[in-house]
Amino acid sequence: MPHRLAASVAASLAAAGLVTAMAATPASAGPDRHDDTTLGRLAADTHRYFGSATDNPEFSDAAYLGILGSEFNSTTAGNALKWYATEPQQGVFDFTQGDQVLDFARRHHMSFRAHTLVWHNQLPDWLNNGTFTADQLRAILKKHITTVARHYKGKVYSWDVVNEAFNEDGTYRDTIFYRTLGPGYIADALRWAREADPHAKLYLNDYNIEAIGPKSDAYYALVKSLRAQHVPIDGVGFQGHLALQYGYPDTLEQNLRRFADLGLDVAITELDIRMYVPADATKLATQADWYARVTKACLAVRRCVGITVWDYTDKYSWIPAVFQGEGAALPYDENLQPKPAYTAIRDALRSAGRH
Ligand code: 9MR
Repeated sequence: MPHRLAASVAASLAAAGLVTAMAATPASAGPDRHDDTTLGRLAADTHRYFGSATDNPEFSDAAYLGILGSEFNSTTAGNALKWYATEPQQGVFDFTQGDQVLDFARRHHMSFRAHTLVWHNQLPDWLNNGTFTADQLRAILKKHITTVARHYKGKVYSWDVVNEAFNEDGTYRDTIFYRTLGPGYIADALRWAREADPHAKLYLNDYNIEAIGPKSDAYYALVKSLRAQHVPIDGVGFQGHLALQYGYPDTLEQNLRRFADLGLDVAITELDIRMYVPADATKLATQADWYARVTKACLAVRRCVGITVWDYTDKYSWIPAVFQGEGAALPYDENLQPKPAYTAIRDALRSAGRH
């Protein structure tokens, strides 16, 4: 990060009385000085990964790909493995987009988090608009999971088997799968995924479960009961779509730890920290502090295997299209320049790697 920017951020931090993580890194001792290390390398020193989601349209951007392939040691396809992409017509499978991302990952020695087999969004029309009996839908689900997970067998680190299964109050989300098959679709999905790819780590994944509360409690109860029934479940993914205006999830570390204590892996799977735009130095400093805190929370929990940002640059963030007036959520800006958040993550990883 340019030192001029670091200095101005530090100055505005001091002015705002917000002397936080940044203060530990005086600009004059900035990490870029003799340093060609990367987030991926630093994370690997702690036996973790630091990853970024990516998406196929971004593959025409060489500068973007250069950073993706060098800075991160894990990736997730943001859309390529969703049902609409992999089975656009019933029984007709298409792995072109997923394979493109996976090939990139393999060429750059990055691990690959596969996302996602069962989700209520981005389903193909034939599935959304069809009318199926429970037996028919169960057969459709089994075929989808089996075919997709088999195609990637042995090549992916993990699968987000079921994504976003719960409402905010901890009740099951009313999806085509829940409505038609009941809550047992989750255990079935996990079993079929294990059969198809015995080595992939199998995850449930959701947003707004970073803090302890009704929704994360629902996951806690579910994974406990799945374990008791010997249903294959290896981890829980905490997406981490945070927003400055909602406050930092203070119980994150404690929450990660309680899941880890059940014998599960945990991961931060889709981290971004949005703000009202335009960004300014104060907001960017707070964002940097939050990125550092999330990183430290993961590092403090042995079973927290890694962190993935939901793409690494504001150039390709999903936020502005969905949350009007919000953005600037990622560690690199729209010009692919590292922001204070980047340095803060690096410092957090580095301080853990030393011990
Ligand atoms: O990043 C994805 C974006 O390109 C899609 O338009 C969007 C559609 O819902 O999905 C985004 O990724 C989502 C992820 O698959 C699940 N968690 C929430 C993510 C942001 O919406």
